[in-house]
Amino acid sequence: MQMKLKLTVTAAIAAAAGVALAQDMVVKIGHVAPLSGGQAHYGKDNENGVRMAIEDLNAQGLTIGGKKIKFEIAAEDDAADPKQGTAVAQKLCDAKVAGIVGHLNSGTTIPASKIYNECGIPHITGAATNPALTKPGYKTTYRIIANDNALGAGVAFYAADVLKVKKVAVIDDRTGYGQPLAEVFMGRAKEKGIEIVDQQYTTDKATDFMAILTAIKAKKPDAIFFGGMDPQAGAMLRQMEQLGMGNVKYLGGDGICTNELIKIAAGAKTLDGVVCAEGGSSIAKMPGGTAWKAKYDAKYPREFQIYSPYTYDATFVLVDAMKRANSTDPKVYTPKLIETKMKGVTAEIAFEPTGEMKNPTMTLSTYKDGKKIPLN
Ligand code: ABU
Repeated sequence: MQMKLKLTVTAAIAAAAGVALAQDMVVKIGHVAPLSGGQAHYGKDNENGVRMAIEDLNAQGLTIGGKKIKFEIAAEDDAADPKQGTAVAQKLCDAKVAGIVGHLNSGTTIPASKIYNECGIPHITGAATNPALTKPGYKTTYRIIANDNALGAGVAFYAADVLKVKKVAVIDDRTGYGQPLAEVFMGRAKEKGIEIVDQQYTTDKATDFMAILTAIKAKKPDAIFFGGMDPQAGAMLRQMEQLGMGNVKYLGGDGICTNELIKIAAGAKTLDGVVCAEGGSSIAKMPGGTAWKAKYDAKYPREFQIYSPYTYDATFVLVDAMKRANSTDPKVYTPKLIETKMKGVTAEIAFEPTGEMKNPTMTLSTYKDGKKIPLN
């Protein structure tokens, strides 16, 4: 009796300290995002979501398949680069992780999804929004937010119906995210009677947009739509201000809808003209958003960007399927993912047969007085 009590106390201390006991089985959850380069702030936020989920799951002291489980993160950096993305995907396959949360960029997630399918390990992205991701029909690919068909349309309808935009110029960064998003936006904008007065291209490394913005200014658009990420968007907002384009609205998808945009725009008044769309509800409207965000901010002050609630939920979705299968073996638990019905922090989570989120919501936001403000 005294021996049993001693063991229980030891287990409790070990769980609190986050260390594995000899009889625990360590189960690795992979996470991939850019942790270096201009998009590292998104990647850090996403990784924080997974780390927080793993801590919360380990605190539950789960037993799966008769073994006490201790989850650990296998965190990888793909630097938002498709080649590095496939290299780390193969590394995670070789390491036989139980499941993967990621990647962050559509340009890395799409080629990585083929590798995960081949090695039979499921991955859930909480950030990559190119609709093409789920087109191959891999049973190992899931997305836990709305895709760009919804986001591009949402911005186009808002521009036409609320902002009364008649003429728009479109810029995209030629990535696996920016280019298709711009195409979706243009298709829906044209249906709503908006004229595309100019189309310009950049890259996800560019910092100087003076030439393309000057060309666009001459076409006198009511708005610019940008398919790309916040490092470029923030610099464009500053340069639009320098060019006296303060009356031009600035539209985009979830890639620009971050807290970092405020920092990069560095006080440019053009920030107030931003309208961006993200897949999912605002924190205040998520079922568990407010309490979750308070906990996140206490743990990771000033690191919140956009996707971490989704990477948190994605980690729980993987483990929920493991629990229902009573196995952490991807071959055994992957078929359970499609049957997911889980109340997450972000939403009631269930999937379409394609691996897309069922009934995803969308939030439009703007910025006012240096703060991101949801419009719906
Ligand atoms: N969804 C915007 C950022 C990630 C991506 O789809 O590339």
